[in-house]
Amino acid sequence: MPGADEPLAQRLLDGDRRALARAISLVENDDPEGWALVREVYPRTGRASVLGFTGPPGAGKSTLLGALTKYERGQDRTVGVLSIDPTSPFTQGALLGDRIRLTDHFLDPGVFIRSMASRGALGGLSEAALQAALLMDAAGRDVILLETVGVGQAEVDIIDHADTVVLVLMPGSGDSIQALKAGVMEIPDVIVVNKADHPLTDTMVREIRNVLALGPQEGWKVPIVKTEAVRGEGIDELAGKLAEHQEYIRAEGTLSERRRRNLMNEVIGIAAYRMRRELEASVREDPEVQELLDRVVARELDPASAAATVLERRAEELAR
Ligand SMILES: Nc1nc2c(ncn2[C@@H]2O[C@H](COP(=O)(O)OP(=O)(O)OP(=O)(O)O)[C@@H](O)[C@H]2O)c(=O)[nH]1
Ligand SMILES: [Mg+2]
Repeated sequence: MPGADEPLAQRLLDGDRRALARAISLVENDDPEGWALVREVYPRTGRASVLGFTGPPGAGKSTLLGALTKYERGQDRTVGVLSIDPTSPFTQGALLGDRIRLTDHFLDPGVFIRSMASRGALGGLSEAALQAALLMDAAGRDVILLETVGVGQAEVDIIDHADTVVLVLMPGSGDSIQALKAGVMEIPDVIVVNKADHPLTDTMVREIRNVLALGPQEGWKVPIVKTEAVRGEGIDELAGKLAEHQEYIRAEGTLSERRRRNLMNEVIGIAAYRMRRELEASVREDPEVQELLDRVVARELDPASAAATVLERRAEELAR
């Protein structure tokens, strides 16, 4: 194989798909080599457009990603797809084709598809997902599409890595509208009502419009796009709105602001995740912390005071 003995980082930067797959596995397995690789190629990232798709199960996110991938390929742009499934115990394999519905693109070297699942710790998954997106970016993918089921906070964290956030709904996704209304779900940049072949589509669009009318009216006006992903209907319009949003955030300076905020969240996220792991280890291994816990259980010491003591002990340890 040509270039096979070149360093992994170089092959990755050259866009070698096998190197990209290997690199993502390293970060997914929390292998130090993976982190070292990201460190090395990080200065070469920031070029890709990162689009995040979230929404309830079965809304058609994967089908939509398949249709958009086809569109982007038609524009001669390379695509990386990262499907993040916090609920599935599987990572890759048989399930992948079904979940991602991109089987048409498996043989196209311009399309790289990867699925990631939780290994228990969601903080870890979000972390690994960003690293994977960075690796795709470094490997020269023009467009990175992230898919995640939008049901809770952890998934929202993952979507935070995107420059443009798309909420995919289908007629009947009433819960999501309630979540938007209640402010549980942040207002996305673009809303898609997929399965527009459904008779209740226009009712759904009206309901969304009513919810959006309650929010801020200045700045970017959130478009609602009707699509029928299985037939590729509405994809051109969606691609147009995505491009408009990218253009808008670039022109307004919000792109760099947004990336700054997202990266800051990421730094804090990684640090917090590691700190938590260290604290958990110290709770397991330190007999004095165990004793503290016993006192909490015996109602002699309240949890907040115990936590303060744990942190103090940790600070002392670090000072030594
Ligand atoms: N009628 C109709 N069905 C659609 C449309 N788009 C997708 N579907 C179907 O809806 C089902 C779910 O589609 P997916 O793309 O897997 O949905 P998803 O949001 O990725 O689902 P999860 O990843 O499981 O959350 C599939 O059977 C699709 O064929 C559409 O425009 N119209
Ligand atoms: Mg899917």
